[in-house]
Amino acid sequence: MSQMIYESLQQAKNKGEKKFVVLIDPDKVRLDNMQKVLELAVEAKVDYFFIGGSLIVNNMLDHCLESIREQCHIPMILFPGNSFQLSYRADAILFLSLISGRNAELLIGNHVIAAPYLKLSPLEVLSTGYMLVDGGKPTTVSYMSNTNPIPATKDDIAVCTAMAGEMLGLKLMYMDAGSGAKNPISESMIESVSGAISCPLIIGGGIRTPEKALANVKAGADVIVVGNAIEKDPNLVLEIAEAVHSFNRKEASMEEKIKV
Ligand code: 1GP
Repeated sequence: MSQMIYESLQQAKNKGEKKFVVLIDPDKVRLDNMQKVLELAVEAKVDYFFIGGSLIVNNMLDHCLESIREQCHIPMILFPGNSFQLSYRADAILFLSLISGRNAELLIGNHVIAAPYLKLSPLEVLSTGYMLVDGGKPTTVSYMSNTNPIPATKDDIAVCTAMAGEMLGLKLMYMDAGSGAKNPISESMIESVSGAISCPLIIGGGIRTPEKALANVKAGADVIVVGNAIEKDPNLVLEIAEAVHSFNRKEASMEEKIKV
């Protein structure tokens, strides 16, 4: 089974290089908007697409993956809201265990059902500890998963949860305030969690500005995910990608200076 995406994320983390992901919800994206987002994503050198939503009701997943692939080569990673959201057309899948919750089906049950399909599939399977953090309003994920998110100010719970997830062998950690969150995850929580684990840390939920994205990477996020804000204003792809990638240029020039 390929490990390409995981290895590139881990290598980027080791080098202090940050990645930017655009989340596309196949149900919500308008076709004219998607075209624009794809063009801008290529121009902005977006690192990956996450494809998924909490509820997919229109069966647009395959169509969405096909049209992205026709237009660009940015890797497509499934971000499934449930075990029906699977497709061989993607490059990889976040195999999410909802470790902030205590719902056995989402910790291991659905995974047992999906495992034989994934074993036969060409998809790279990225085992991911998924941690919901309270974003200031109820989210579809917390309702559908019947779990409570980690309280926004309880950095210590987030740290212990992420450490446990990593000790259990999960390869990526994804802290999510939920799509359209009122309050994105605090830099203090990102910093605490990032200091406690060595696997790549993905942060998403309610990030709407390049300033916030940059503050998150400075706090220790390795991957920034933005969905909602880009659905509303596709031009943000360029601005947020620039903010995230600008951090990499600064790091590279610092390294050069140290070498000299
Ligand atoms: C949600 O982390 C993602 O699962 C992205 O959130 O849509 O609020 O950017 P937004």
